[in-house]
Amino acid sequence: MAPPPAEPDLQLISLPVSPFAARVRIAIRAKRLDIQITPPPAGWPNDARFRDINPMGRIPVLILGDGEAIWESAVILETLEELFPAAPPLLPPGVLARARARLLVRCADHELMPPMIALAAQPDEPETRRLVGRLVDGLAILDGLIDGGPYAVGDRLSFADCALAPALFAARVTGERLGIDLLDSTPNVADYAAAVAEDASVVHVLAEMEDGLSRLVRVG
Ligand SMILES: N[C@@H](CCC(=O)N[C@@H](CS)C(=O)NCC(=O)O)C(=O)O
Repeated sequence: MAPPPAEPDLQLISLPVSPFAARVRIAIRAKRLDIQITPPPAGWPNDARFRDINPMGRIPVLILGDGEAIWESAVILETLEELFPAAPPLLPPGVLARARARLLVRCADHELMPPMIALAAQPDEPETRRLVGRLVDGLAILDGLIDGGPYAVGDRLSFADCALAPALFAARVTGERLGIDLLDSTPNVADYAAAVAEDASVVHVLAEMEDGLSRLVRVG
């Protein structure tokens, strides 16, 4: 079996505020990997050179030492787990717990992120109401799948937390912009969001998101 690539040969194309890139950065910190974080080229997402790297045009992208690119944050998480089996694992022991961690990543991807991405485009009032309803429904689903934390599955950070912590950060920011407390009727989610935000790897990456956001606001 070929040895895993040396970590300094790996790069993650990422931007501070992207919740999808943030989940991979949390994993990199938790696994204590030395992976270079670089921004996408100017002109992203329409830049042709970037489309040569990831034809789907999205960040994050993991570049391996031989130039091979892997994209889709959930796939990158799995790849890091396979490439660095000696690093602290982000999948819990036990088939069912591992399934639950992966399922919660899907919950973030299917129930939380799509309405938030659509809301970020600032649609008209009826569409905003519909999307907020969808997001609240997604949060209610999550509320039934977790307890108050600090971790979503078991007693250690897992893929689930890597995905959920940035998604819930984005939910807080979305709610603040709209003047509503989106976590008002989901006590498990509210407690979990506060508790997981204390994890050392999560604290660092959420601070990067906050910082990136304030820069965007200043530029905008
Ligand atoms: N399913 C993808 C979603 C990634 C994604 O949507 N990234 C955003 C930034 S947060 C992006 O690259 N948007 C540019 C675009 O869609 O053109 C993943 O999990 O990596």
